[in-house]
Formats: sequence, structure tokens, C-alpha cells
Amino acid sequence: LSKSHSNNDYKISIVMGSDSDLVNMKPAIDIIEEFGIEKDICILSAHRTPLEMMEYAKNAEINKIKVIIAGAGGSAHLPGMVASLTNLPVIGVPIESKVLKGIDSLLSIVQMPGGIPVATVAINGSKNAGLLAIQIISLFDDAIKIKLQIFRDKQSESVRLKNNNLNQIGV
Ligand code: RP5
Repeated sequence: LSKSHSNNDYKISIVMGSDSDLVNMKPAIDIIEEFGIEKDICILSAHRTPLEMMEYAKNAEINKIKVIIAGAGGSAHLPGMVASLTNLPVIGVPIESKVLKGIDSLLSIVQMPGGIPVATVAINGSKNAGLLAIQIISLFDDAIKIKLQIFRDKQSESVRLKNNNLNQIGV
């Protein structure tokens, strides 16, 4: 029998350092909604609300969260600090910053010390963070596994269509 968790007995968490990150975190929220997975969205700051961040990360597993997506910009400590407080997988999204264009966020998130991993996606790459979280969920939820395959097939088909159009219409 295939296991199905479609009665939403788990969640994906999306946390971010500021409301100014929301526009760049929206693609993760959208794709998780598209797959019909429950989500928990929070503004938590490693620097401005460290106690709330600790509380949230420590209780995440008990609150039925399976994966945490954490977006932050600049001196982006949120994903790493959250990862240090839970054994759940954490996916970090470096948010584009004004002065250094997100290179600061990327390097802050990606250069974790051995022992506490954060799976880092591209600058503003929250869509892939959402998809990676969904891929993790698909390991234990067969309904999501099927949806993921359909998503991939449609994506491949759209590229084939573009190639056909190019061949027929030319550049
Ligand atoms: C970080 O500082 C946030 O993740 C955000 O990307 C950046 C700027 O925050 P605001 O000054 O816009 O609140 O902590």
C-alpha cells in the first residue's frame, strides 16, 4: 500500500528575516501552494528577534514541520542559526541585498561549518527552495511524488514545444 499524507499531517515552513524578503520568497510559497502542501510562514530575524527564532526552530519538529526554507539578506544568519537548533533539513535562500547584490547573503548562508548543513539555492532562488522541499516530502508522500513527476513532465514538454517552434518558425 502506498503511503499518502494528503490529509495534511505535516507542513513546510517558510521563514524570512524581514517583510522586505517576502517578494523574493513568494515563488517558494506559490509552488508549495500549487502542490497543495500545508505551510507555515513567519518573519523571524536572527538578529532582531533571536529569542523567537530559537523558540520557533526548537519547536518546529513538534509542530509537524518537515522542512524549513529560510530566506535572509545581507549578514544572513537566519538559515544557519535555524539549522543549528533543529535536526530538520534547512534550505537557505540568499536574498538580493542593496549594496552587495546578494553576494553577501549567498556567502553568509553557503559557508556553513562542517556538521550543520544548509542546502543553499541561488540568490533569490526561492522557487527551487520550494521544489527541493517538495522533493524531500515526495520521499514519504506518494501523492506528492506523483504530482512532482507530472510537474517535471509538463516542464520538459514546454521546452520541447519551444524547440519545435524554433525549428518551425526559426529565430
Ligand atoms: C535581513 O536584512 C533581512 O532578511 C532582509 O533581507 C535585510 C533587510 O531587512 P529590512 O531592513 O528590509 O527589514 O535581516
